[in-house]
Formats: sequence, C-alpha cells, structure tokens
Amino acid sequence: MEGIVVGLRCGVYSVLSEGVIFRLPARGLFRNKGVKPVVGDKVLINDDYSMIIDVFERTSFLKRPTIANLDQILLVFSLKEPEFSYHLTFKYLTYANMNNIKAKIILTKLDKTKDLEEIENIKNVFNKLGYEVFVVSNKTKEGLEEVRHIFKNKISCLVGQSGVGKSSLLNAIDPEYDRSIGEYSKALGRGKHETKETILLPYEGGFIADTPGFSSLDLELFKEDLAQFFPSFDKYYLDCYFSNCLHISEPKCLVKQALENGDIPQIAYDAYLKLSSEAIYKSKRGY
Ligand SMILES: Nc1nc2c(ncn2[C@@H]2O[C@H](COP(=O)(O)OP(=O)(O)OP(=O)(O)O)[C@@H](O)[C@H]2O)c(=O)[nH]1
Ligand SMILES: [Mg+2]
Ligand SMILES: [Zn+2]
Repeated sequence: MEGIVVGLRCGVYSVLSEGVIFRLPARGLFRNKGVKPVVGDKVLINDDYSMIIDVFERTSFLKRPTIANLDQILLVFSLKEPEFSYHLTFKYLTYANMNNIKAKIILTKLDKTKDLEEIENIKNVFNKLGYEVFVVSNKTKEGLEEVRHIFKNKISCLVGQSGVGKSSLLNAIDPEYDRSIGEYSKALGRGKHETKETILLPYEGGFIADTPGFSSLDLELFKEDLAQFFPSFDKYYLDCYFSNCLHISEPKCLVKQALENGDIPQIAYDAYLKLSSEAIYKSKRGY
C-alpha cells in the first residue's frame, strides 16, 4: 500500500494512505539505502499496515525545514511584528534556489500597516526579479482569495520566522485545520516558536506544510553559493569574466553590469553585499 508521510514524532510516522492516517515505525533497511523517511515522502507500507517498508525516489529535498517532494516554498514574512526584512527574504530565496525549488512570497499582517508605499516598493523589487508577491491579513482576510489558488494540486511549504503568521494563514484558509497560534513577543522581536513540528495538511488536490519558525541565525550560507544562487544571478554569473566571481570588485562582472543597467534593483544588490560579507568561503572549509 502506498502513502505519504504527513507527520513524524519521536520516530513514529503518520502516513496518509487511502484517506486513513496510520501511525507506524519505519523498517531499518533504510540505513542501507542511506535515506530515512521524512515528511513529504511517498512510502510503501506492508500488508498489515504495521510498518513503512520502502521510500520512493524524491523529486526534491529540503533540509531546513526537513521535507521531501516540495513543489514550491511559500516564504512568509510579516509587514509588522516582526518587521519585514529584505535581508532575510533574499537569504531564504537564495536557499530555495540552491535546492532548486520554486518560491513565492507572502506578506502578512496587512491590517497592521498603513504604509502602502512600502508594500508597493517590496512588490516591485521582487516582481522585477521574477517572484510573485501576495499580501494578506489573516485577521481581516483581505487578500486571502488570491493566495488560496496557489496551493491547489501542489505540495507547498510555509517557511518563515516565528510569529509571522504561518499557522494563522492556515487557519484563515480553513478554520478546520485548527492550528495552534503563538504570541508575538516584543522583547524577542519574533514569536515564541509555537509550531514545533513540520506537518502536511491536505488542501485541494495537494498539501500545505506548516513548519516551525526559523530564527534569523538558523541558516548559514557560503559566499560561493550566494554568488551563484542569489535571486536572478543565475542569468549572469556564468558569463562573468572570472568563473569564481563574487560580483563585488572583479572586472567584467555581468552582475555589476546588470545592476548598472537597472536590471537588478539596488536594494537587492545591497542585500547581496551584506549577506556575502556575513558568509564564509566554502573553499576554506576544505570541501
Ligand atoms: N494583526 C494580525 N495578526 C496576525 C496576523 N497573522 C498572524 N497574526 C498574529 O501573529 C502571532 C503569531 O501567529 P502564528 O500564526 O502563531 O505565527 P507562526 O508563523 O505560525 O509562528 P511559529 O509557529 O512560532 O513559527 C499571533 O498573535 C497571531 O494572532 C495578521 O494577518 N494580522
Ligand atoms: Mg506556527
Ligand atoms: Zn560577477
């Protein structure tokens, strides 16, 4: 019998198969294969429904949060509490590119801001780089209809800092999900990590994953990966004069040229410089 892993807690898998959720362990043979089932995996369960006996090949794999077979990542950021951050948005868009998974952006807490110009600016920057941006209020439900359709028939994952409203968005989409909602802490500048585990929720021919919020220190990127996978850089970096160009002070750099032509927004390039200055060299790690 085939199924999909929708949850995992203390080594016990929740597998949805033919409309029923089974709680099962996984057989040890996965160690030989070098894979252990994770949420999102398509798996085979044995005839008496007591064990996962095989895991099918993955179409994609994301380490943080750990999830397989994603069609898209929905990066969720709030406009306020916590404040929107270009820095984090670019960081996570780069991460999605590195993993070859499409990403879209959802901005929440529209009801908490009156600064419509800022929203337009954010939209323009990311639209220019080829990303769709959705703006919603989980409270008033403004903008929610536009967001609903992006989840249909796909496996999607909500990724974002703690407190931005990932679980609230799911409840706004369907109150029956009944996701537990945390509090925003002014002192911490984020939520208090209300969602503890990644879980897949069925939605119109697909699934939406609610995930634990990340903290801003969670993800470490390397300079080389940023130079290659930063949003829109894939169009340029192969044609830079130096094959290991970091697009900072090297001559004949196509990224710098695109910046001068206005094809890359200044705010994106500034975010790149900051991310690159914080990152370390992969080569120095000896990989
Ligand atoms: N005003 C307003 N508040 C919101 C909105 N979305 C979420 N919130 C509030 O933001 C806080 C955090 O919401 P959650 O949905 O728990 O955030 P989360 O992203 O799931 O957080 P973690 O599970 O910790 O990662 C709660 O107090 C929500 O009521 C919104 O659109 N508008
Ligand atoms: Mg949550
Ligand atoms: Zn370059």
